[in-house]
Amino acid sequence: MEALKQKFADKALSLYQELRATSKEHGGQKIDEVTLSQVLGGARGIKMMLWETSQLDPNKGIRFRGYSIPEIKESLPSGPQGEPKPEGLFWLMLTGEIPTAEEVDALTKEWQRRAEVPQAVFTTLDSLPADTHPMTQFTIGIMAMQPESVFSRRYSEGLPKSDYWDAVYEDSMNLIARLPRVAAYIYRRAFKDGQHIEPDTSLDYSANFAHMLGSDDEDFRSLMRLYLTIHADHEGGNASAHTVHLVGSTLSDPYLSFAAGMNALAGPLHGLANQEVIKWIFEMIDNLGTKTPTEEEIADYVQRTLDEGKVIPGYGHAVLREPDPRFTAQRRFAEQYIKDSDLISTVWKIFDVVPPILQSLGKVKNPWPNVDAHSGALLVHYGFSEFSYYTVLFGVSRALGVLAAGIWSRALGMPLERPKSVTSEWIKNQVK
Ligand code: HAX
Repeated sequence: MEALKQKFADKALSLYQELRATSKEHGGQKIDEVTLSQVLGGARGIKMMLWETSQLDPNKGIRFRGYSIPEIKESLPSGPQGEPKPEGLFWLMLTGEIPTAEEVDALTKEWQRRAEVPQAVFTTLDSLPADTHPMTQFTIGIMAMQPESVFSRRYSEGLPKSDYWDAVYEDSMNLIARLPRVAAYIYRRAFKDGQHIEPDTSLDYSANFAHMLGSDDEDFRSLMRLYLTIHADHEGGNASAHTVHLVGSTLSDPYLSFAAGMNALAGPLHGLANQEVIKWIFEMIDNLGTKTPTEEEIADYVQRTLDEGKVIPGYGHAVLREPDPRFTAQRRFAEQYIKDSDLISTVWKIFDVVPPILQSLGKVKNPWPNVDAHSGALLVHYGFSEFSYYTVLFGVSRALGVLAAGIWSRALGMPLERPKSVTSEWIKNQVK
């Protein structure tokens, strides 16, 4: 058994037993209360799911197994310029341990070994109109790989419950290994006349993905390492992660559950916001007739957007109450690697202008930027200006977190998820 799988198996079995004992002894203990406004308000804050791989603190941001983003950057094995490799984050999420550089290299090789995409996937993608939204192509590409599902085959052969995690591990590893090829294929067919680039197996996961997209620039490889690391997981309650969790709980295989999650990521209030942000910034630049708008001009445009009844994309969050550390990490990257970009200066000016305006509305709970406020400007800087593709990059990264969490869910024997709904009639009777 490969080292990562063995390490996971050892940890999972003991946690499974520990949690069963905890549930038996303390199962009746109350850990939360639910208010009517939570029921009517998108279930914000209700604690109802086990999610091992990361936890979100409203003020401090995401912690992957207890490590903040700066700590992750410090401790995970990195590429030549010091940006963390997402392979290391996956290892950490699955085992709770920081891997060595050798362990990360072995994982890179393992993913390369599994990376061959069946021809039928490319044939399926080629049958779609090239202008089909890249997120739709991405979901279809994932679904086209589903016939390869190890879990689905072994389940139909009578897989015992104690082995579910093993088959889900196999599917998740194969899926993660193949996603960059599928995603790059979509990019090249949609925007580069179908001139595809073969993988380069001498490269790590991120650099190879960058290569297949069309860039061998060292700085862009570093951006991809950072990007694929910081977008990977944001605890379990966000729409894409929760969807993968919910669908996986029915014992749909990882292809089916991950594709479902990607359909959630494709919404403008969630992952599609990265496309919406850069679109909004370019519309503003066009509208104002300058690439270097002043703070006053930006404030004016923000007000116009709000007056039209629209949200300011890239700002606000359902859980966070401070600037998103994923925004800050991207800002630090830009400060280090990029000199003199009008677009990036504009992103930073927007950061100065938007929060007080949103605060003044008196209803926005978090006026600060989220992860999506910065990512597009970085991508444009390196020549990737096809906005509609951005959410696919997010999706490739998100696979690492939600699939690691899915392996945990099956190893811990998590049951079918089935919360209770109520009718308005029931609510009216309840509050009488
Ligand atoms: N611009 C304008 N109004 C905003 C706003 C923003 N950026 N953020 C919140 N509001 C408004 C809400 O629309 C809501 O108004 P109504 O009561 O009139 O409906 C009010 O403020 C209260 O909302 P909230 O409680 O602060 O925020 P929610 O938890 O309901 O929603 C959202 C969180 C992220 C959906 C929201 O902040 C938003 O729409 N932001 C813009 C879109 C965006 O950037 N999404 C990406 C989020 C991060 C992510 O998932 N990335 O993938």
